[in-house]
Amino acid sequence: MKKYIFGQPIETQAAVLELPAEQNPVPIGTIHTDKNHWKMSIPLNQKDVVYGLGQTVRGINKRGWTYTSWASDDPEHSEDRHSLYGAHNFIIVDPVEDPEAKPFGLFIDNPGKVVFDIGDTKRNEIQIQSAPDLNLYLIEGNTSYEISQKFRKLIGQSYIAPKFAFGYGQSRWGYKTKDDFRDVLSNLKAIDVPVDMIYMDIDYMERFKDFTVNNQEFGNHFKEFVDEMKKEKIHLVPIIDAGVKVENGYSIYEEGKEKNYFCKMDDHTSDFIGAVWPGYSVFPDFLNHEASQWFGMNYKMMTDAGIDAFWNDMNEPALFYSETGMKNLKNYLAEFAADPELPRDCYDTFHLNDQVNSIKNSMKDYESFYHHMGDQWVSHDKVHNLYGYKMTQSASDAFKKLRPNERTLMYSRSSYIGAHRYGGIWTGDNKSWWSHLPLILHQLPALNMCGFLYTGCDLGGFGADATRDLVLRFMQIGIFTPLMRNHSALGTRDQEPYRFENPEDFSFLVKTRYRLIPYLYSEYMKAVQNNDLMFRPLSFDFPDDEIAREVEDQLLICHEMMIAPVTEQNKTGRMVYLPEEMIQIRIKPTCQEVGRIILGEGWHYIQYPENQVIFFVRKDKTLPLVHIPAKRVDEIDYDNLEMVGYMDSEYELYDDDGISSDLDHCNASITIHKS
Ligand code: MIG
Repeated sequence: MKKYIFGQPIETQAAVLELPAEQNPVPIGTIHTDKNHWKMSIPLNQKDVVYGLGQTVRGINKRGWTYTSWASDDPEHSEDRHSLYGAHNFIIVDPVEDPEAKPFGLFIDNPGKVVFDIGDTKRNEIQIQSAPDLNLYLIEGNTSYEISQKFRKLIGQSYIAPKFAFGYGQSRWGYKTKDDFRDVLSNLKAIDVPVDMIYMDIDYMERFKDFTVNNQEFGNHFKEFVDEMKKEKIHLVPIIDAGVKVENGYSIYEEGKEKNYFCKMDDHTSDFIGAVWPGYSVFPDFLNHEASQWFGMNYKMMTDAGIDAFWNDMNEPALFYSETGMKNLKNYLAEFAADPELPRDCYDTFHLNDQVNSIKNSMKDYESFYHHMGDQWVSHDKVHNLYGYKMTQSASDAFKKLRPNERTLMYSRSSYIGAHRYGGIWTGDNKSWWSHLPLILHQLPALNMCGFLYTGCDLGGFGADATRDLVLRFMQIGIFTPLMRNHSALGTRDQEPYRFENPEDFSFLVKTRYRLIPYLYSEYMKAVQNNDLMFRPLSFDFPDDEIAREVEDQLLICHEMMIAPVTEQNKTGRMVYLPEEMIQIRIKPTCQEVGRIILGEGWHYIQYPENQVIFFVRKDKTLPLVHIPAKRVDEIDYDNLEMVGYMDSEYELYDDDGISSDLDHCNASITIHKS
């Protein structure tokens, strides 16, 4: 691994290994820098494959599009987008055509905007652009897989979630009252769906104020409700937003204001004010160490009530508009209204539209406020991509003090490489669209390459109306992702498992997940400790197989499994490519016996109904399934494991207490299971 330093980079703490600065030029491309720019171009051959970039749109092979690292709250994850919530500036270039050439990885460590044109403008060229101050890491190795593992070593060990976080989570934006949450639980119970977590979206708060609870519902007896749920072995997972409501008398606001812990305007004195859910809000300066430590300690109000799980939202940070932006818009509208001639033509109305829409997440606003880092004031746009990362770290640092002995579930919407050490991420506001099934398959390996192991998407899709078949197909993928949560937006069609006909199919899928948890948890913990990927493209393990190289709708999971989900409506099966002989495992709701068939290398048509689970066990491998599914993670029966896969094979099952933060004292064990 080599490190090259350009200009005076801002310290992001993305990498954890100290490397000496290389003096020789970067061998794999040409670099041009001037006062304001840094540009690198890298030649490609026609068939070379480019992996990486974490959370983005489009395929596993990133070629043919331009991706912009700029953390964005954009709920339209359509293929024309350039940015999503995270900024994950790592790519792997695999020169598959040239037997002499070796793959390499590149990490562009700059927290501002970075553009990756991956053979878009010119098919056979990568063009990367950034501000001129950055650390560049070059990772060499023999295979893409090896490079991904070396990179993971560079960026440090991934966050470890508690085991209960591998259970099923039920969420929906709109649950508000105690009875709403109770109903979720009793409805799930009624149709026999196991569940470990119920989510509290913004409506649990008092007028969307962080670290408050809705007075009318929870008043000062929130803990009693948390306890009531605990008796049912349910973890409540409240959301925490980045913005803090401007309100006199609100202690978080007052204290932060007094101590200058919020981001400032260019006078470095007045607070930057932007509107989000609570209305006008200020933004904790997570890049200021003291402010970050302070904000984190406010989780105490929640952990004191017994909360052990959180999700952090709106931390790109999302801005509906700023005080200044709204003032300018109002002036514009007043002028528009005052001119009786307007609109003269369509362009005037389009312009009007643009003016109104452009107040959201506006670059002008991001350029207008400042962070106090050390003794320097840095304008936000230069460090934009760190905000979500540093919010996650703020929480994680606090949990080490507030809950030192136990792991806390924490995941964030926005992230940068480095954040993977402090929490997981979910993939934000996807939609109830069929095209978002392949999307998550594409994102999972790329996220793993960047260290994000505890991750998953909103099952059933967040925005838009879901249909029963779509939710089932989402769940058939979600039963394999560490984060398995059904979540949806306010105003969309209800999509909890009990909203649909034949809910037993949902129950079956979630139960199958609970049968897989010992295996998934074991593999997750191994992946954390070995800097390994849980989800890989087929090409990582079969680099010389030209067909495998192009398969993007199947994934290898850990070292034993391959999945090939159905991702299209009205399909009852699909073609599946096997790069080697495997055993097809088919689990049906009506039949306790697991179906096993050996399939040879090559293409196969596989029937895959909505209410079954199919996966493939790799040659000479075997893996454990729990015999009878539990209703909660801590009730899983580890004494009755059934091995599925090849005869005379062994599996090393890692297990521990699932909760201790200190891995040396968590009753870790490895047991060998033979089939
Ligand atoms: O502007 O809290 O991605 O999961 O339900 C929307 C409400 C704010 C966005 C999150 C979504 C959450 C929603 N939030």
